[in-house]
Amino acid sequence: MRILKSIIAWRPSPCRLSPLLVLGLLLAIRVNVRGQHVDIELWYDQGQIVVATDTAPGIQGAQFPTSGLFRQFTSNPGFISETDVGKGLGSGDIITYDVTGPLAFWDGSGFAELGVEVAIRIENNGGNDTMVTGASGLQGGDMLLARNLLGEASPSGNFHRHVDYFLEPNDDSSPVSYGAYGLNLRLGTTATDIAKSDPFWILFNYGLDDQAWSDAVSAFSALLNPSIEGDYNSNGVVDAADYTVWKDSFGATDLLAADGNENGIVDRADYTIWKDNFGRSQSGLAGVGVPEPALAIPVLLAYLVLGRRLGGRRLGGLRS
Ligand SMILES: [Ca+2]
Ligand SMILES: [Ca+2]
Repeated sequence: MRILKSIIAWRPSPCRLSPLLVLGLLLAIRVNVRGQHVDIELWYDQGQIVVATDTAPGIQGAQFPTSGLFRQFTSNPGFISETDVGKGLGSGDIITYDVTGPLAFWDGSGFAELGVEVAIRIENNGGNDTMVTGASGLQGGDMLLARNLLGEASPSGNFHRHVDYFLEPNDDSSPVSYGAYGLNLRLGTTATDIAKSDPFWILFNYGLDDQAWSDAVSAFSALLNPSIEGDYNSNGVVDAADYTVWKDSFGATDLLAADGNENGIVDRADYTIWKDNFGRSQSGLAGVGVPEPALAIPVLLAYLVLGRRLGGRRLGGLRS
């Protein structure tokens, strides 16, 4: 009883940290640990999981710090669904994710091959970690195998979970290259009548400046969306900037971004393609919504960029 009274009666002495200072320290630590809190929103719509990403359609930006205590680590983005904003999931539904293909890497100027040791390791909410490398293939989520688990919706259908992402190796003697690292995922649910989401990218910026990051987002967007004839700068719309690309490279046989008819030279025919498609955009095509080709993108990437056979099994996180 005396101890209890002494606890109740305890007051910080002037020489101890003031409550305000303690609060400030706690907030600072929280900000440090969480970084900028980012969530991918998910919900059910017309029999399918839908995800909302805020960097670009189908792309959620994220960041690995390049220095400090949390170098090459982040717990963002998380995943959220809220019934009070008209979304939410089914009561108790369990959400998993599939990694649809290898880790993609943009080195600041183009897609590039990754060293065999480079991986994003995901610490899930249950089960083994998931290892995604430049050579790993499809890794499906599975509630029963506790594989790629995000978590369970509350009885009211609310959902909010984070996993931890690590860019590895984290070792000064073999530093990981700066660039944009892309995880291609789709979400699944135990709700029996709900299909998986379309694939989307979580794109991690590791040390790129704003311009290089913007280029990376454009490049990954182009992977998600079929290219549009005449969109010579690959920004998703056939616009005046494409004319500039065509004009500046007219006659070229090496810079072929504006070679719309793919005959090996930027010529008048490519101008005609630009003119005939002027004003078209990816958003204008988005309603077509064909999931299968989108799913094939990581596979294509593996073949085109990495030039190696899929199905490697150097996967710490894939249990069979
Ligand atoms: Ca364009
Ligand atoms: Ca041409």
